[in-house]
Amino acid sequence: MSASRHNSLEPLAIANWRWQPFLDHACNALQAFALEPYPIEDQFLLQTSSTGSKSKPIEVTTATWACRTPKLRQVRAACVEAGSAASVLNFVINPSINFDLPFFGADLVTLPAGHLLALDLQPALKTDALHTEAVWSRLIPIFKRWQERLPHGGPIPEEAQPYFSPGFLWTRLPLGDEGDSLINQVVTAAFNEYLDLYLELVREAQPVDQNRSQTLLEGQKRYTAYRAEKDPARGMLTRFHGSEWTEAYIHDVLFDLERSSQKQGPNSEVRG
Ligand code: DBV
Repeated sequence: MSASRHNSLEPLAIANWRWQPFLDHACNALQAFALEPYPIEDQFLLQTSSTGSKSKPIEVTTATWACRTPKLRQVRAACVEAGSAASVLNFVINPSINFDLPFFGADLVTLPAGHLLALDLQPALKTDALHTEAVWSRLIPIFKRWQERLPHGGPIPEEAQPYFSPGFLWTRLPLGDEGDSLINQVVTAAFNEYLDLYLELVREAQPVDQNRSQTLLEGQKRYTAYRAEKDPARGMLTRFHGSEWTEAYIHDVLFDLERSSQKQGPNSEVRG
């Protein structure tokens, strides 16, 4: 990878990074849309450091690929490569509030203890039938087909329930051949199908009225605030890059809805 990145749309390639094919697939699938760069400071586009012991340091790379389109407020991939310590692709699509769309969320995490894999089209308004039914009826058949081939990942906190759909695919896999083959044969296909469905929903989406946009904004803010507050990567990122960098990355880049709507002023989110 080049020593620096100055534009969120520059192709991102990290040597020996397990999740590279997933990011490549997503970037390719998005090329069908009119992509614009998403403004992100250089220090978050690419950051390096080292972890591990003094005698056995491990190089860490954290990089961000991002874009936006008229229908998608922010598409961003947080990519972490730290050799045997961690390998992560956290990929979230934040739709514009002018369209009744869920979030796309993928958390593909490899740690020394194993892989932890999450995929979902997450609702901004979980109890609103208009927001969920048309999505869930198409998502659930895909979910069932792949989840039955994977062990369930175990309980998730009660307080997280409002943010997941019934199509939440969630598994923990062992490192080694068994995990690798399930990733290749099942997780890859599931990721591609979740993303294909999401992009189809985006293509079909029609603008909503201002009242609806405000309701969607409130739901999106609840979701984003929850994700920022509970980010499971906070500990790892803080170890790698320090607390100041990590808090700014979480609030100004990864889950930036609150701060981006403050910056743009009170009415900007509801523009067409
Ligand atoms: N998770 C993020 C971001 C990450 C990231 C931005 C930049 O939201 C990585 C990186 N997730 C990450 C790491 C861990 C998890 C765990 C490093 C392991 C933490 C650890 O064990 O130390 C899904 N991710 C998890 C867990 C869940 C999710 C349920 C387990 C939490 C726990 O054990 O405490 N993240 C969660 C989720 C989505 C998501 C449902 C959306 C699909 O992105």
